[in-house]
Amino acid sequence: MILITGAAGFIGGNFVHHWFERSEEPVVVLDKLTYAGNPATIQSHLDAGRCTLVQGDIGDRALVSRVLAEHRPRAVLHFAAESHVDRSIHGPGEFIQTNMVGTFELLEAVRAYWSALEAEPKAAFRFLHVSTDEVYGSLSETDPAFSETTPYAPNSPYSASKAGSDHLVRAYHHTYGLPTLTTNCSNNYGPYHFPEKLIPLMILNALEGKPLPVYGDGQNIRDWLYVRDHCEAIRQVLAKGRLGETYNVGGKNEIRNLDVVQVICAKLDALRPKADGTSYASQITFVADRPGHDRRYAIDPTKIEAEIGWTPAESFETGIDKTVTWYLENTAWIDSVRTGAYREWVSKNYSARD
Ligand code: NAD
Ligand code: TDX
Repeated sequence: MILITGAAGFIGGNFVHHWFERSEEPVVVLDKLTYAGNPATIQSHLDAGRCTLVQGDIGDRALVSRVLAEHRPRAVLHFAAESHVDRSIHGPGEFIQTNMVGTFELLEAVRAYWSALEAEPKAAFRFLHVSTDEVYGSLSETDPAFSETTPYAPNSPYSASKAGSDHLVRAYHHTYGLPTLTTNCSNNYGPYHFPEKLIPLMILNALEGKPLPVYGDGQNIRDWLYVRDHCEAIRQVLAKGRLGETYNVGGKNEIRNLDVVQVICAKLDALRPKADGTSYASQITFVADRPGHDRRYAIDPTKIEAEIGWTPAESFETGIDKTVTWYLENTAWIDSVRTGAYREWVSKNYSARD
């Protein structure tokens, strides 16, 4: 049994699919089901009975302790977070609460559970913390990519809150010996991505004839990682990672935002041509920049490649093809996220305290 926090969200949900394609080991999901959490993402596994969903807050130590005591996991994979940089700018409070205080409460519950385990399960136990390259701050175009020894320099309330959580995880290993692993990855993309983030927002706005809002000059660079490649990295770090270590995970796909949007428009032009014959690129609209907008992120994945033997399988070309196709074919999921109908479904099917 493994416990996964935040697996009704984008990466955690993909991880559950990835896991059950490779393992029969059951999963318990702890997720608050915020606006970003959608049980439909993992519904097939809930229906099959190999995955259990507990709706609750990682910051509720008593609840986390009960879930641990009941399900007795051999590992905790911690994905749950407030994850959207723009939202953190408008309202940082939730980010501090979930990403820092929530991670602290989760760590305290896990530490008590782990401390009381018998010798063998105690030695085998792992706490894997999923974090971001944004903790390292912003690169110029000529700086070397982020490595695990790059000093932390978070610039947004989101990245500062993730940096705080990384430091707590580090301290729990150093001080208490909790067997932790941390991964810091670059921008993910792929199926089940909530349409507030760049790639799904652009696909859906394009199809609806809406403006495609590019922040600033559109020259900011992100290092795109196909979500299933990230899931495989996490699976391998869980199995092979050295305790207390951090591993950077990147796709070696540095691309300017404007180029990302143009690639999406070209794919849609080919797959779903507009009736009037114009390109979706005509909907691109430059808008005011994000305050404190980091210019460039790039990951040096040498350590995970050398130590763990992981490399990404997808290029941006193949990954974006899969992603655009998925959004064209999965309108029911998109509607469920956008209309809020899944919220009603949630209140009918899950009680707040299981
Ligand atoms: P997401 O926003 O899609 O999903 C987050 C999930 O966490 C949701 O299901 C939500 O309901 C749940 N959640 C939020 N607050 C909670 C709380 N207090 N208690 C329990 N559950 C809660 O996020 P994502 O994109 O899947 O990101 C997952 C993790 O990966 C995060 O820790 C994020 O910082 C990290 N990360 C994401 C990216 C990316 O590109 N998406 C890149 C690097 C790192
Ligand atoms: O409408 C938009 N227009 C635009 O130009 C949006 C939503 C974004 N952008 C830009 C801002 C960024 O430079 O696109 C880039 C990507 O933006 P997001 O999708 O919001 O991602 P980012 O801010 O880079 O953060 C993401 O990657 C790191 C995740 O949301 C984080 O959770 C993760 O840690």
